[in-house]
Amino acid sequence: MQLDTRPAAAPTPASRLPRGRAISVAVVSLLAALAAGHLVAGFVGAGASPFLAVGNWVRDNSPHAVVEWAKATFGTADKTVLFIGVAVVVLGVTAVAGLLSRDRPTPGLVVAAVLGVLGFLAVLTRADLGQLAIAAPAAAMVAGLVVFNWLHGKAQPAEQDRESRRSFLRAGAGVVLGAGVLGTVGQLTGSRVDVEASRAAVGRLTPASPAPKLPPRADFAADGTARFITGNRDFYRIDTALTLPRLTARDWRLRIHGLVDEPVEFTFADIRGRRLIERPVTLACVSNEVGGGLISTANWIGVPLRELLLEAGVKPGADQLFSTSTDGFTAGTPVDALLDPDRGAMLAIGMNGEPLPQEHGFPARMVVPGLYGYVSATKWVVDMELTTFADKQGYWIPRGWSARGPIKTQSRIDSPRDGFDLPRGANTVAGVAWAQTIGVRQVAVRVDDGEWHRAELGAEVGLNTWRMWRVTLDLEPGERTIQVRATDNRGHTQTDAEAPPAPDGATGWHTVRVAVH
Ligand SMILES: Nc1nc2c(c(=O)[nH]1)N[C@H]1C(S)=C(S)[C@@H](COP(=O)(O)O)O[C@H]1N2
Ligand SMILES: [Mo]
Repeated sequence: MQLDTRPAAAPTPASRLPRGRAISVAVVSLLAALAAGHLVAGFVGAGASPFLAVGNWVRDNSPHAVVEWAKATFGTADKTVLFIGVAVVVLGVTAVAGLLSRDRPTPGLVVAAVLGVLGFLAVLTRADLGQLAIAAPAAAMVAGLVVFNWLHGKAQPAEQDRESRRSFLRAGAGVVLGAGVLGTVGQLTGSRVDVEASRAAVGRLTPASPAPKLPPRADFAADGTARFITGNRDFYRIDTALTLPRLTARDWRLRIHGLVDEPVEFTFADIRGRRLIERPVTLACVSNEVGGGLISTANWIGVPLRELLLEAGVKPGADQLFSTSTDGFTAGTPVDALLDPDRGAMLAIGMNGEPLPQEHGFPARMVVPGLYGYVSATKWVVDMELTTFADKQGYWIPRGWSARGPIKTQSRIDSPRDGFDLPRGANTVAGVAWAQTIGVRQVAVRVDDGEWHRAELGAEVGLNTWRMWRVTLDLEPGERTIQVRATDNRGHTQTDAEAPPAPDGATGWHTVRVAVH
């Protein structure tokens, strides 16, 4: 028997979409879908915007190795790279969907539906979005399917090809324009929460108990060290936020609950109305490499967290304070550290005299001396649950970082920089050392494995801040290696064993190589 291998209704070549047109149909439909989703997200929560939601999902669910590789390779530009990566993949899938749909729209509709479902999942799996939020991916999916189907019809090459071409171009341009308008409206609606106006309304914060005045010689900036107090603009920034959370002081609430006698809730006015203290604290990121810049110092203004916790009444057995940011980031902090009156853990609302900048957690964040930020420094904090380490894990713990994160005693050479040329003879080497809550006792510097020279220490401002140091060394011509190590007040000297940041902070001696002429 002869089989007729031709498809029953073989499309005539004339009804087949040219490649470029097929891809345009798909890409324009994608734009329409994203814009519709963005518009609705403007009303139901900015994080529900499909592209952002998918970006967030990729960030939270990427394998540990990929996340660490991205951080190491792109540093704080990792978010931009993530966005570009997601965009390239989505565009690629869309183009392929277009090419598969040259004969009929069905394959493209299937791909659009699958992308839509991904949008749903990305939104549904976010703890920080309400149920209404699924309206955003729903709108995106409907817009994508409808526009694709419609444009696909318009794209059919008819007898009068010029006519059809013009009508298709008009339709496509109309959709692109409409998408632009919808997207812009969504953007404006989503950003109607005016954070800067709220910060301005809060105004200057004047603590009842101000920070100590900086003593002379707190830093050796003239010798090249960092300034003792880091300006708000220069303060290092680390967080998972792809877009900054927008909270106003008026809308903000902090709930403390879980293993407590009585759950409590605070407004910004409640916190501001309490006796405010101001304390210098050096924050450090666990991801900081030896010699790195992810460490800064500010005068933080706020209230002791201990007071708030005592008001709620911490039940015995609660060993972890599980804090949650408005964007879903979480951190687990040992309750001991927070209840210790000497530690000075704060709920901070101010930074160097101003309300917290938006990127540093406005309206309120945690600051806990002596613990790396990932286990203690929750920005945009809205919820604190008293629980146990056995019961819950903060954001970074299942991603390969240690549940406990005490800051390791460390030191850094700020001047000279690696690779510098220096004149022979006397040269001042200067930098910082830190051992938060313990204090720095001694810093020593050596050249080429020679003897250790004790450095002059800057004035001690407090145990919770870094301490500057400097030493003048006689350098002989040639390639020289300069190393530093600190000893803290417990007598612990930094180990020279090099360890990477994961899982609980880098170790090793900061080393710079210079050429002496
Ligand atoms: N909401 C939120 N808070 C967060 C983070 C985050 O990703 N989201 N990152 C933490 C980490 S890892 C660090 S090191 C500090 C950094 O605080 P900074 O950006 O103000 O310097 O914030 C902590 N608080
Ligand atoms: Mo961090």
